Amino acid sequence: MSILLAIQGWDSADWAERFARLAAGREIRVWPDAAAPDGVRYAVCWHPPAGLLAQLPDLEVMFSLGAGADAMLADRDLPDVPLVRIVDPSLTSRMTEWVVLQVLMHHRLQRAYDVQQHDKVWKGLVQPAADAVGVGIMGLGVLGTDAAEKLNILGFDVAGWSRSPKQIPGVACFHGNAGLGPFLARTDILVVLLPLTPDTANMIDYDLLANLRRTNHMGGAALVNAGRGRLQAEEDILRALADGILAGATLDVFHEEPLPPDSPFWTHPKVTVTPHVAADSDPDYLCAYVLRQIENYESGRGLENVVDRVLGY
Ligand code: NDP
Ligand code: OXD
Repeated sequence: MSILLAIQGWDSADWAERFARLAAGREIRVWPDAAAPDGVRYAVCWHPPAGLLAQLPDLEVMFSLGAGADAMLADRDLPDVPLVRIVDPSLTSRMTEWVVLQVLMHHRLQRAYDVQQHDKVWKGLVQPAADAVGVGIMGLGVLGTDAAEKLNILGFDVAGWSRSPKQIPGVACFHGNAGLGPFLARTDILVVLLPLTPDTANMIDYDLLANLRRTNHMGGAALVNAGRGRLQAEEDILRALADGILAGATLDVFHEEPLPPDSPFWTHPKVTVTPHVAADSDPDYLCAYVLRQIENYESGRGLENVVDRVLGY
């Protein structure tokens, strides 16, 4: 019984080498070169081609090599076997590093100082303390909770929004449709760590951004999105930047990735672009996580972090 790697957009040869090294004694097949369907018990995937997994008669468990499983769930023929996503401390801490970096960059007006440096201007700008700044995190799951806790330690006035109620010490928790308005109204810097589902697609639109608080030292709200590109209405972000609703944005994820060369985000003076690397983790850890789950499954201890196919995350 073998493990099939079905990976697009990342270097599958690297992953094959890694699995061969860490999964001693297991047969590793790599799509499309060595993908005979019989005998594949586990599929480890990143953006696998639609329909591929349905052709594996012996498949028992599918793994997403990312924390988000939306690309796999988009496959209409996805087999009815458990789909496990990545939850790993190394990925979580990398995401939190990135979120803290971006929140501080907006709060400490770093882009304005970059312009001043370019123009050789020596001038301090008005800078309130962190506790005067509302940071709101959409998505209080594994990643959102860790980021909220670390931003709380830095002294920000942190809030979070989720589907179901939460309690996180030091974090004002809101949930559901009723909680969204009050959450946005106290948020100067909006951090998006939601999964992409039918309920969340395109929800970061002009109307939502217009409800953020913008009476702050940044001269508008700031948007930080590391969830998924299709959570955001990209034209609306540009409009909100032009109108001054947004003073700045940091985007790690986009509708189309890689971001096309003609995207206005590349050169926008108020936008910071990173290439879907917010939680760039050590791939050996992710591989070890998958192998640990397979061992647990085979020894009857069960799988963790199985995606809820109804909720879509
Ligand atoms: P989790 O599943 O742990 O958390 C998801 C959170 O979103 C939960 O709090 C959930 O609410 C909330 N949520 C889901 N649907 C809704 C909704 N309709 N309304 C309000 N809240 C909702 O996911 P993770 O924290 O592990 O990851 C989040 C996302 O981050 C991933 O799905 C992926 O898209 C993205 N990601 C991006 C990376 C990058 O490099 N840019 C890297 C890793 C992940 P509740 O708690 O009530 O269920
Ligand atoms: C993701 C990841 O889901 O990189 O984007 O884990």
